Amino acid sequence: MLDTPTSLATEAQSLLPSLGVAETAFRGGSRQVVSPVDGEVLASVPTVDPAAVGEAIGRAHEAFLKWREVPAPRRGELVRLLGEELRAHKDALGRLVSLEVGKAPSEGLGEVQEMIDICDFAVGLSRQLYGLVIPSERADHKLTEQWHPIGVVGVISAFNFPVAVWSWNAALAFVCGDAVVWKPSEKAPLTALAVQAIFERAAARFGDAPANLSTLLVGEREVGEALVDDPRVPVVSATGSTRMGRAVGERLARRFARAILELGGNNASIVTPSADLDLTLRAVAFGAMGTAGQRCTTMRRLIVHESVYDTLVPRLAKVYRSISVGNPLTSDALVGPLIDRAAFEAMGRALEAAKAAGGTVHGGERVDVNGANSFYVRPALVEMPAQTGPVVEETFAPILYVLKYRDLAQAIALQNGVPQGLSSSIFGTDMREVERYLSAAGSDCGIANVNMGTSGAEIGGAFGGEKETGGGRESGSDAWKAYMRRQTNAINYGRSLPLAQGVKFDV
Ligand code: UN1
Repeated sequence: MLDTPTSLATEAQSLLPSLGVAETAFRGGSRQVVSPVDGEVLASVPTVDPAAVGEAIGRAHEAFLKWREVPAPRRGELVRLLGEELRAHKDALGRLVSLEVGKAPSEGLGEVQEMIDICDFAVGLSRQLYGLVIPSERADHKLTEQWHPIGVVGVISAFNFPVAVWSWNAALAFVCGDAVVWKPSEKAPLTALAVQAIFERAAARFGDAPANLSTLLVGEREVGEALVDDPRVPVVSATGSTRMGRAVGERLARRFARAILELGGNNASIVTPSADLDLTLRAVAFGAMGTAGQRCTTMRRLIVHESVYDTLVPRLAKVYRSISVGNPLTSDALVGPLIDRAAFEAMGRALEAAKAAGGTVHGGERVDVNGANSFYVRPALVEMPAQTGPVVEETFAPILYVLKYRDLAQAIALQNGVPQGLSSSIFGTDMREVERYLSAAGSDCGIANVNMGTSGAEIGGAFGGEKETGGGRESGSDAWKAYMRRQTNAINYGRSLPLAQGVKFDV
């Protein structure tokens, strides 16, 4: 319990009930939730005992057994209501995102908008879970492919998109006929509690949704492990570091469960000689410094052609010097806080390593906004002589490494020459260069953009990346297929029994 609640705590504790969260869920618990905005405790949430996870999954599985028989368009109705509830509570939930993880207001609201968008997408999808009819090689035979609900989907999410990531998975899973069990980031349980309450309101309006269709497990790492190891969870979608994803992926592989992994990014943009430099400058600013560099899709490397380097990079350094860093709740600062001390220290270590590797660092110093327990930094622009040291790693902080290149093949090789493969982009108006970049011999990432940064993807496309990013795809396009089980049916409507491949077996 808080003796003297800060103003942020007071606000959070009045927002939570207004979103439908019971006081027992955020008072008197063992885990303190700290706002990165000022380092104060917002609330104390009770956590789930890992031993109770199995029971919760059992209840979710019961819900799945009922839900899978509800027609998909009717399942879509639940997600439509979820989208309505999110619209009605967008301001409050967006604000809570800002309080809990320090996002600027428009980014907190933008995250809730992503939730609304994926709900709309999923509603339409609920009438389009199409299978196939495939020509059979046998007379009087039909070959079909159907998509069926798969079971309980586990969702493990990170602090930086504390609510949207759940929705990309859950909105699809619900229309696909699955139940969802969610383990949110330990750093962001309050927004998760709010989302669960919003879901429950949608379910109540829906009327006859099975109980426990959506389960929230606020807990520590062991809770996530219990979820990953449970044989009644056929799919786990996990977002976070490559280290976490490797552990999750290995455990899932051991029991042949499906992994949807969205892990580290080390996203690069290439600035070609034909780039519109004014547009490039704005795109780099948002891509590299937005969300204080804490998106999976944050631009972390800028590969600039030598002919435009001396024009672009000094202008960029000027923007880095002047960008507003401050309290996102009380000012219109574009760069808010890092999530915690560990993030700040990791940034410091990366900058030291960059200097040791010959880098020239602009910015990167700590900015005192709200005292010793919050961690604000001036974003860092680091000119590097080569792609070495920290440049090939993901540091979850606003550091942009700048490299110079001479020809496009070299730029693409640099871009692809890291272990991660989430997002990428090219700036240029020469269609030969741009199309080359988008071709099979170009970017090796899950996302490749043109004349924009690496972040800020729309929900309509499949979201995810290759290599150490984990290979998973969430959100739009046909990502829904990962939340269903494919069933191939061969049907004989004749009176004889021809075998496939002409095999004879007459008894
Ligand atoms: C993430 O950082 O985990 O593309 C996801 C973007 C957002 C999602 C980021 N739509 O930047």
